[in-house]
Amino acid sequence: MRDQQATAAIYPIVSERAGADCTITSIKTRIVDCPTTRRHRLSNTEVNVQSYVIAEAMLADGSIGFGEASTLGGPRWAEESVEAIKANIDHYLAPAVIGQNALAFEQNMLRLSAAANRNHAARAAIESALFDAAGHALDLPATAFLGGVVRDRIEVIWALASGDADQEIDEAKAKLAACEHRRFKIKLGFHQPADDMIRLRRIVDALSRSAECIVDVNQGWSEATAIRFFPQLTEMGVALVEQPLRPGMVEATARLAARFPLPIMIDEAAFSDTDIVCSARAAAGSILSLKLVKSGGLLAMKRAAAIAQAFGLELYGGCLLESGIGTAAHLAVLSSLPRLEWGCEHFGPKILERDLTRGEIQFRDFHIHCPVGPGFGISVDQDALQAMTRKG
Ligand code: MUC
Ligand code: MG
Repeated sequence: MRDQQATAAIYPIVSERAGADCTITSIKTRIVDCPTTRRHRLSNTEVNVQSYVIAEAMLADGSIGFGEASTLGGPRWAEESVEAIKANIDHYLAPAVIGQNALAFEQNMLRLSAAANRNHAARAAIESALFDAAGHALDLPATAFLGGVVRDRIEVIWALASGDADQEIDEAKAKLAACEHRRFKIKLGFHQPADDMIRLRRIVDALSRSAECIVDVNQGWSEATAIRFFPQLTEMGVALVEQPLRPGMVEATARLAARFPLPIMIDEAAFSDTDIVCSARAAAGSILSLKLVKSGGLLAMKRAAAIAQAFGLELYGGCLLESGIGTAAHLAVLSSLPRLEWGCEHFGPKILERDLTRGEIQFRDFHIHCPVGPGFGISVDQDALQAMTRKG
């Protein structure tokens, strides 16, 4: 208890010196439904609208910060739905940190962990809002709380996921011509594997060698199917295959990793630190996709990266089609990682018909450019936020 009292005493001093009272006075939430520019298919779901919970934290000095919990197809990619996220933040998670100092990041996360088990997307949304608000209060970038930046831009992948090869080829060529993307992630698993191979080969041939392609099966294959089709992926020059099997199939995934030269990226199979250790020790993949929805917070995502690297895994900045708000939170962490071998896929702001931020996140020279400024360096488009807030 003495430690906590001592710890708690630090923050008001810091705040006073900075002239900013960082006491958390409120956390408001809203559900937002953002139409996408086209259908986006995965093996287990399909979206034409992206739904988020936007958390807005206010501190005693009036500073405001925003965080985002993203979902994909409701409680389909992960177990949290926006309806559940909003309810759990409003009734359990926000009350656990109201009145605390926003700068006590680790202590606040302990309070959130005590208030609710897992609920990673919800907790990450709250912690993101507190990082953003504290940054505004102290006139610091959120990366200052994460060790500072190592990179100001990250090579960014675009996902081809309409399932229509003609449309996907046109889309990819437009991204290449605009110098926005030259690496593409092709979603597999919603067609029969043999049909997926025909579609993939058309895309790869059309892009010739001007682009690098990876594939994401989203758990859609069995080990036997993977054994049958991995050689074709390799022959087509696919650079990696993401989550080919279901999360529990660690041994089967390890057998594939040992049998084929094609690198396997771990996504849905690794949410917790223990999951990362389990997959890494089984050699069930050599790359980890990092996401706030899996780690449950910005500091937790940095820890996940360190654990993965301790086992020799390479790192990739994954997404859940976040708006600019959630993208900026991810970029704060990704820009601070010592290594990020595979870049990222934070294309979310560009697949929405209307983003929730005012364009500070730039896409050019095949990179996403990290926003600069206090907090996450973005400003929320209040008109867009209001227009797409779910009523009732
Ligand atoms: C996933 O499984 O990677 C990220 C990009 C995309 O198209 O789907 C998401 C989730
Ligand atoms: Mg994935």
